[in-house]
Amino acid sequence: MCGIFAYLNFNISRERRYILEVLFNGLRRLEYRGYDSAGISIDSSLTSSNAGVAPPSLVFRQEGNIESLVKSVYQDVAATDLNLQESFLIHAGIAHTRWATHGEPAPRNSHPQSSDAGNEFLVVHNGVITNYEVLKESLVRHGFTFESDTDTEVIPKLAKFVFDNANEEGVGDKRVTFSQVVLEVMRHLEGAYALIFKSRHYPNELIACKRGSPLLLGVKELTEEDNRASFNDSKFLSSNGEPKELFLSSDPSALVEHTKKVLVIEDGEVVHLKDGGASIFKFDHAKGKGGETLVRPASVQRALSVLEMEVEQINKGKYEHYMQKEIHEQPESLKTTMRGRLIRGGSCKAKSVLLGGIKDHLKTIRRSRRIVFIGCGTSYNAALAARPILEELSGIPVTMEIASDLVDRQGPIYREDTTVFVSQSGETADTLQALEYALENGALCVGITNTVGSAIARNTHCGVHINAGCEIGVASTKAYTSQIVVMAMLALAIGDDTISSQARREAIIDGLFDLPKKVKEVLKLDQEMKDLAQLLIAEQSLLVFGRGYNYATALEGALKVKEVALMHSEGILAGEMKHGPLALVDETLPIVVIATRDACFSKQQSVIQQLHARKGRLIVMCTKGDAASVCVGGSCRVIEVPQVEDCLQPVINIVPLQLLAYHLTVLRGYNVDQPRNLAKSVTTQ
Ligand code: UD2
Ligand code: GLU
Ligand code: MG
Repeated sequence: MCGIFAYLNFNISRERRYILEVLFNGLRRLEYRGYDSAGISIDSSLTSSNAGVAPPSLVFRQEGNIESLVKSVYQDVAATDLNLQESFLIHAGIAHTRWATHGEPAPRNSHPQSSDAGNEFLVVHNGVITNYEVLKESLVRHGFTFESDTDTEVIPKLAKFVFDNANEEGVGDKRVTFSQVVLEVMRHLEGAYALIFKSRHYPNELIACKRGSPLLLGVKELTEEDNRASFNDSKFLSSNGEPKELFLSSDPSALVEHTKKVLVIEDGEVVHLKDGGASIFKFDHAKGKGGETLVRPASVQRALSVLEMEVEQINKGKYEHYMQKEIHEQPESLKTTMRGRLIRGGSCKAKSVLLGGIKDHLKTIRRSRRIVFIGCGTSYNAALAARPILEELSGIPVTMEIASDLVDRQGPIYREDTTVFVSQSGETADTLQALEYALENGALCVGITNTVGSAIARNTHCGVHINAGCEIGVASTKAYTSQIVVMAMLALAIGDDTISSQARREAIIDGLFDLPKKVKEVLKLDQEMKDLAQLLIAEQSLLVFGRGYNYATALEGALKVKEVALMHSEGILAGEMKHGPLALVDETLPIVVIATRDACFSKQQSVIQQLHARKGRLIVMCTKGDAASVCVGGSCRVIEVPQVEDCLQPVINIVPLQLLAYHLTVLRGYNVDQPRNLAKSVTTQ
């Protein structure tokens, strides 16, 4: 997900303009992670403070990129006569760039999210709070009102609730500390998050904590002597009164320009920045449970490490490239895609799927005369992979359209049609144009996209977000598999009223539950695919034959090889082999044949035989244990993959081909994440 950043200057005078610029620059460094809106919070004028109470924090939020936030902040500053020269000896500012998961990109949904009109508690958040609905319900019962559609808003409100309660009860004779409040809030949160809290009640303090999403602390000492001290010295974290600057960031790229001394915050740690020092507490779920009073946390000792790795390297974790990281992330991204959408059923309830975005439109979809899938490139291939199961479970004819071709032909689209627009970014220009055309023709328009608030999400009548997380590599990998899974779920939802296919649907749902585990298993082929790439490194061309559910796999595998490894590659419908492509076969051209177990298996066996008879250089992808029955005379190379429910097999089968394309690219010395001539989201025609 996207970026959070904070800047705290201690015992060093900084003007408001300087503080703003540090925050903006932090956001600019994080912007490449994908954004749709941004926001910051700084302190208002010291002079406006009443005795003993800190002045309210200022919050600026804007939709769009960082520059639109910057512009609007300076406009507001000018309009309110906020003094940019005002100096702060100590000040804590926070900032956020958002990749929306809950609620469209809009100023009210941007972060910081706030506890109340007086901004008593402010929070920036990366990730998703999965239990926000129940938290929201109970906060509403306690009189809180909500302004945003985000999952995040429950966090500052919960902090205020905890704070108010603790003060009413009076925790001993001492005031509750900021870290106590946050530890209590954390106890209620489920999901993944990195958070930074800022509060009027704790001026010039910040709290950072995380579970799942990354977060780092950077420390910059401003005295010579301290800078020479050993980096491992934990005294960097102590409050010694020396001037320093503290930074928090979800990503090291925003820290390196300031300091190389960082602390990688671990899951469950709460970092309290106060008086120029950082105390670290460990969140313990068991503690405080059921108890009335708040836990008094014990601090832990942690030393700083030096940021020596290249920034990009750290973002990619243990991976060399984003494409590689995203391929290996698929067990996780698929889980997120399915989270909350599969219903396990029980003794009297059937297994089913729940797609909140289309449930109110299912009746209309079931009544439509035709379903038309519309997309480009990988998204088109994903729709093609889902087409057979959609036809089977819905009984409605499903046709495929490449977006630009539909527009070129002005092909017939009717009021009785359901058109489904598939796009990772939700901004693909060709697909958008086709959407406009379908809207004009009165069809029901359904979107399948990874990007909340994108043009496709906004302009379709309904749809499903694939929730695969931000994809950075230009070659789509995890979005492809998540798209297939969403469209399989769409087929299940549409077919949900048919008794005769219930057993089939339940088998598919079981298969979906099992899928992340199977993807993990197929990822173990990594080394084998690297070895295969080594063999193919100097080839001119690679053919990929598939049929049935895996015709799409052939197209998508070939597309990956083409777009990143810059090698000619073609996906071919195996049924068409005799009608032309067979002429290409000789002992030099490598050919991948997908022959996993499904209704087309025996046909693929005969394809293999015919290719073998022409001395084709075969690489056969088959179900585990089938090597002997697919590989005639043991003369071909075999890729054995785990078996899943037939209609989900494309999700498994594409993985070795993604790995092959990746390794081929690296071995051939090309740029993996930014292939020649291509852009991540094609927003021009
Ligand atoms: C929504 C929330 C999700 C969670 C869940 C709880 C959002 C974005 N999603 O997920 O975070 O709270 O409810 O039940 O807040 N849509 C389009 N076109 C598209 C894609 C989506 O119109 O291309 C619409 C869709 O019809 C729905 C909304 O956007 O009204 C959200 O879609 P979703 O798939 O995120 O919905 P859901 O229920 O899975
Ligand atoms: N779930 C939060 C939201 O949609 C945070 C998203 C992010 O990580 O940027 O507002
Ligand atoms: Mg919409």
